[in-house]
Amino acid sequence: MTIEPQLAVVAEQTGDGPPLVGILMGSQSDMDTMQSAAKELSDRGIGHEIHVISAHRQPDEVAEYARTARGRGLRVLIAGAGLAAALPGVVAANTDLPVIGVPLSSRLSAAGGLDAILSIIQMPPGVPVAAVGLDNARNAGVLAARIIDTASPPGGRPTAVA
Ligand code: AIR
Repeated sequence: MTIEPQLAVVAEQTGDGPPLVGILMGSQSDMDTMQSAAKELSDRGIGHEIHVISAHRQPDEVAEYARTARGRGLRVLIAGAGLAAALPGVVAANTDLPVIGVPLSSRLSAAGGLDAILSIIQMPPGVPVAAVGLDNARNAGVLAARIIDTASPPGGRPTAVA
């Protein structure tokens, strides 16, 4: 049985087959920046889904999403957040899929986004988050595509695992 997390949904799928990449962000206010990741995936024909979900405001839903992600066929998760940006780390704590964190600047950021950068990269040993630069969601999309292509059999992209 497939468990579909009940989220404040901003879902989008493109490409052939089920989504391989989950794009998460902590607030609707992050959407403009995070769309760059989705565009990179769309340009490559890689199916993805987008959800707005906060590690602090919806902690249970974040954990459920991450725990069910692999079983729903996702291969890579991208998580963007600003301020005390716990989302990528909490996602990584609940899945063994690769997680790419996108530190985001925000109106309330300390030191121009350094708060989010440190929150995302300073993960404890054994719980990795791969991070891209501040507001550089495009690179997260490119990196996700490369991870998926690395796992591809010669001559083709993998399909989602049911
Ligand atoms: N945020 C939301 N929940 C936890 C965190 N760290 C982040 C969002 C956004 C910032 O807080 O990722 O970058 C401001 O969110 P909002 O909703 O107040 O605009």
